[in-house]
Amino acid sequence: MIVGKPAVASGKWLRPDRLQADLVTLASFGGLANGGVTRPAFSQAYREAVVWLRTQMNDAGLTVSTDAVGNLIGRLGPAEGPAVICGSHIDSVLEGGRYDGALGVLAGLECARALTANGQVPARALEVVAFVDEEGAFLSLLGSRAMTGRLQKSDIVRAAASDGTRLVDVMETSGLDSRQAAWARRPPEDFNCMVELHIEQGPVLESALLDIGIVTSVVGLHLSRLTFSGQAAHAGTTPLDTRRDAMRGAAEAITRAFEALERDFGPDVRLTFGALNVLPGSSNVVPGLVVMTCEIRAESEQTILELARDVELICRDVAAHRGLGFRRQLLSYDPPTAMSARIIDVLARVAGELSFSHHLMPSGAGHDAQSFADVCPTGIIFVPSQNGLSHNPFEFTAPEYIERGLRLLHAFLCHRLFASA
Ligand code: HGY
Ligand code: MN
Ligand code: MN
Repeated sequence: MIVGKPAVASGKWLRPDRLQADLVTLASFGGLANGGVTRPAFSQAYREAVVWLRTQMNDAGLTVSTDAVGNLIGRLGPAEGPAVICGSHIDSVLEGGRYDGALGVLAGLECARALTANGQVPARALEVVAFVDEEGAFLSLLGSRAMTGRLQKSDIVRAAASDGTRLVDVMETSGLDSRQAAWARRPPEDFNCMVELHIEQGPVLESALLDIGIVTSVVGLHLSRLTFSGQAAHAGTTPLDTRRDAMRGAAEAITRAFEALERDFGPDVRLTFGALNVLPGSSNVVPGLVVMTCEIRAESEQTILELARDVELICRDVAAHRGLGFRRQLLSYDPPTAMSARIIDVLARVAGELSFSHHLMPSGAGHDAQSFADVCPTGIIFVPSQNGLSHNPFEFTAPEYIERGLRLLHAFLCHRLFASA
């Protein structure tokens, strides 16, 4: 094995066609008839995808391991010492797309294949990582939070899916002991830097006709569960003025929350009531209980906390005049996270050297990279999303853009793996 300066920085050993083939194969796990995927963390489809990916990593000559929380790690190069972490996630949202997360993991794998194609072993280790449950079927950014020590034992014990399935139980089904999850934490000196290639999931790059986005910061994300409790009653015999209708309260609160958003906050602030359960859920019963998620995202922490407060005040006012109970539970809060200026500079320089059009931009989506930002230099590379669509089966990024993202990732990795940086 030859160790030292790369003969591969040119990327001539990269095979974008092999990456495309991998994306197609991975999309078959939890694949939908319309080309999308449903592959939540710890599901059967997810577990099958992990088995397949483990084999691909092995075949690529990586040393493969699974950590205490279920992250799949493929390491190339020295067994000891800080590693360049290159990863993302292969879990998906329900009825999601085939590129979200998958691109970052499979592009990292393809870079590893290219690096070893002619016997080059980097002076510094590379780790290709598929972080578990980035999408938060149980706990958002579970795997990357665990690896960087941003997870409490109580978070894992408390975590559950929207149908009530507990994280500790599905971890056990996957052969993981949730009581050991804290062992997934690694010290900052394990990491030289972290880089994630990801689809933009928005319209900015496509509308600006740009090849690459280099992320400056990831928006903050405040996620809470809001519960309105009233009284289930007969839909036919119960007069409107005697009802304690939890659904009517939730509907009024949602409407007023969006009115406040549009009146008092800027166009870049996001408010989403994405999941809503109406109980008991029969057409002839006045809803006695509504449980819904409330997600707020913005670039400024103050904005997030102000909107969260305003939404809570609206809910409490609605509950008071409709005779309902109201409860808000904070599920998670990730502050706005800046990416490393040094990594941004290198990515911009290398993108320029490759003649890829690019610009610096914030990320409206959360990513595993944000878990690393305060433990090592961290960066995110975006490639365009067609029609800005994501978290949708028709998510698509054209092969030429995927190839440019792959080549930029590879050139950046060569810079870090063989240089003294
Ligand atoms: O929701 C997000 O921003 C990410 O896709 N998990
Ligand atoms: Mn996603
Ligand atoms: Mn993602």
